[in-house]
Amino acid sequence: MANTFSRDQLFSPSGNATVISTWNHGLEANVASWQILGVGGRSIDAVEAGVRIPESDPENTSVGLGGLPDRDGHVTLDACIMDSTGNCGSVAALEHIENPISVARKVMDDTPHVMLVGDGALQFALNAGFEKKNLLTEKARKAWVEWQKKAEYSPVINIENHDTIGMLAQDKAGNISGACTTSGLAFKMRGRVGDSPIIGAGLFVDNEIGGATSTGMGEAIIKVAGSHTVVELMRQGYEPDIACKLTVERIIKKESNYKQLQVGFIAIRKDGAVGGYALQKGFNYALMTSSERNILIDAKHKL
Ligand code: SD4
Repeated sequence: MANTFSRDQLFSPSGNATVISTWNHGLEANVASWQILGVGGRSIDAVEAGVRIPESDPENTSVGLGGLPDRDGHVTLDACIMDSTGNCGSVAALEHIENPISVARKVMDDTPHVMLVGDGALQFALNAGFEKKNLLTEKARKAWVEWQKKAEYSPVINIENHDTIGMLAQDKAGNISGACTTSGLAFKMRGRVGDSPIIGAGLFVDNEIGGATSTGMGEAIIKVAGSHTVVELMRQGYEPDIACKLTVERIIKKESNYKQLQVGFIAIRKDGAVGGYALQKGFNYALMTSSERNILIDAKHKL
C-alpha cells in the first residue's frame, strides 16, 4: 500500500536529513539518495534510489548485476525495504533482475504480502515490467570458474572492502526508512538465503526509535534477529554504536567459530545520531548529513 504522509510531513523545511550506508560503495549510494533527501523528499524513495547504484554497477561483485554466483553458477539476489510506517517488502533468491530493491518496493506497494521468493518473485517482477537480464558478468564468471578448481566452501572476511549494501535514511520530516540488498555469500548453496532480505535480521525500522541494517555472515545475524535486536537495544536507551556492539557480542556468544566470521551493523536513532560496530577490523560505513560532507567512518570492532 502507498504511504500516508501529510504534505507538511513531506516538506518540513526545518529538519535535517541523514543517510548512512555500509562499506565504501555507500559513498556513491549516499550521493544518489541525497538527490532526494536534499530537496525534502521521502526517506523511502531515497534508500531505494541509493542502493540501486551499487546494484547496477557491474564491477561490484557483491550486489546486483555482476554479483558472484552460487556454486552452480546462478546469480541469485536478496533484498528488502522498510518505511517509517512499518510497511515492508522483500525478495529472496531472485534471478535475472538487476535491481531487486525495486522489486521489493513493488512487493511492498502493490501486493498484500511482505516477501516473494525464487520463480514467483521473478514472475512478479516480469509482470511488473522489469527487464530480464543476464547478471553473470565475465568477471564474476571467471571468479566462479577459479573457485570450482578447489570448490572450498569457506567464507572470506572483508574480501573486497565491500559487501552487502544496507542503507538507513532520515528525511527532513524526521521519518526513517531502510534498504538492504546483496548477491549473498559467494558460491553459496543453491537456494541459500541470508539475512539481507529478512525483515528483523538484515534490516529493521521502527520510526519511533530508529533503524538498523547488517552485513556479513547472514546465518549468524539471523540467529539473533540482528537488526531488530539493535533497534530494541536503542529503545532501551543504548547509544546506536553500543546497541550494535551488544548485538555483535550476542553473536560471539552463540558462534564458537566467531573468529572466522565477519558481521557488522549500522544504526540510526530518531534524533539523527548514528553508529556502527563490527566483529572484525575492516568494516566501514558512509555518512552524509545536512551539515556534513559524505565521509567514510571506520567502525569500531571487537577483534
Ligand atoms: C548474506 N549478509 O547473504 C549477506 C551478505 C554476505 O558475506 O553474504 N556477506 O549473508
